[in-house]
Amino acid sequence: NKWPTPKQDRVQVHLFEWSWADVKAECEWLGKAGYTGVQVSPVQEDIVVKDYPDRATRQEPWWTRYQPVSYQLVSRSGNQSAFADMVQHCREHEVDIYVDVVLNHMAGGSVEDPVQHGRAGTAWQYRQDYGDLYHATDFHHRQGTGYAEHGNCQIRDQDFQGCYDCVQQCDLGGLADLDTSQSSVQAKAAQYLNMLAQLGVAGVRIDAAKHMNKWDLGNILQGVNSNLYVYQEVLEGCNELVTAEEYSGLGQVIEFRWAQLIRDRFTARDLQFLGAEYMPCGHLLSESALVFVENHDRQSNCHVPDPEAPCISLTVKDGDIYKVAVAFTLAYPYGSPQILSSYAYSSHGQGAPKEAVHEGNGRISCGREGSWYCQHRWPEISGMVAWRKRAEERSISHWWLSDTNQQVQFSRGAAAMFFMNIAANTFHGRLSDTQLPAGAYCNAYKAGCERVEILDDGLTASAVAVAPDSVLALHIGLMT
Ligand code: LM2
Repeated sequence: NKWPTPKQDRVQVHLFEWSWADVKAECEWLGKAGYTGVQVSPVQEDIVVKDYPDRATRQEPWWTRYQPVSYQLVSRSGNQSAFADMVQHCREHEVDIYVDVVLNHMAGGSVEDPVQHGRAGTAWQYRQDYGDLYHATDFHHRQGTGYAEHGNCQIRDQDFQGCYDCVQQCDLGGLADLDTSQSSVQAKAAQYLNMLAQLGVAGVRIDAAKHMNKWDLGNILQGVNSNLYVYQEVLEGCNELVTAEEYSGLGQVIEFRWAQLIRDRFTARDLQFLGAEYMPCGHLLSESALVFVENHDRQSNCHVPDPEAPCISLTVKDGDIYKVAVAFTLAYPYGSPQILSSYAYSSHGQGAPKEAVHEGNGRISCGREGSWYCQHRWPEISGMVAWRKRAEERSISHWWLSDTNQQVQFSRGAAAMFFMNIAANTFHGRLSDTQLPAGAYCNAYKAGCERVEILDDGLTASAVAVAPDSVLALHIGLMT
């Protein structure tokens, strides 16, 4: 199999905007906690933005990284040698590095723009020249809305349901759309992927995959001569012409409908219809899906109300219910989960904290005002990563939904049991059918040991108390 599919027990974390040095310092802990991969922000040379509102405390807008100028590895996160060093170090701790690759387009602007310089100093002019990598003929030039300003049509909202080719050949918000049907363009993209693979990168997120024709993308991937794990961003809405399924032959696909289901059920505080089969407008097969509760784009829409892109995910700002939703995603055997580890935004493009504060061991110091959240370190999340590892490939058994629809319990065979309470009151009661071997367990969702005893018949020895928006998660790897 050229495109290996991760096993069910693998969990990756997106260390959004982290520097290579900081990712490197985190890998030993990540490996021990059971994380198997890290997605890093785009690694290639990007645009430089000089004028932005919060220069004193913040870096440039995070989204500069989605505007490639060349495929040199020079970014805010560090240079090529720091990158290679991180990849090697993380591999030693059994943590794979996945790169977010932007192949659909190059840096954006309008036809009047002068020559500018990228982060590594590469001269570029919108749609004309990007160093010696791409030139005018490498881009789409299709008539339509926005042609005069951009030299290409711009994707309009109605195209998603009305014009398949427009979605793939027009520009995504002024970003110069590469004509990936050309074999010379495909070869350059493949060369970039091969260079990453040679540095030890184990997988790639294909940014804006929906906006590249799947046959073109297939040709690019055919040119890759190692086993990269591929997952593609295909943001499928209901009734769209370009579908997530189309891309599943090329690798995994990010399943946005999972995030939508989670948000819908948890904000309604109703745990009926909670499962892959209830996802809106269909769903990918489990082995084809990458699932998340929150991602970097959704975080920005949700933290900062945007009338054009309404919030359709739960986010870290939702507090305890978000933690329960992430825990459930980790407990449920569908797709490959990705955890977002981020910082608070108060405007769409807000950059990462300028100066990361470090602990004595060199790792980022989390949770300070205006700093990194480090969701991946939270006991509610890292404890569930360990839980998922113990559940391995086992399927769900003994699903139980309470009469109020606000508690769900299930097991993954005789290895792991999950119970969540999203009612306004603490749940008190004995749990039956835990399926676990008799013994004393600690709640994997909590730091320290909240002790729960299981009897021979799988019943809890006494009543358990599970607080509102909380979880009781037991597994055979965490017994006292
Ligand atoms: C993605 N997936 O398909 C990324 O997940 C998403 O984060 C990217 O958008 C998008 N595709 C393009 O790669 C972000 C950000 C945009 C930003 C772009 C490019 O959400 O706001 O657009 O990156 O940096 C920015 C400006 C926008 C402007 C555009 C071109 O915000 O107003 O459009 O640059 O100059 C005229």
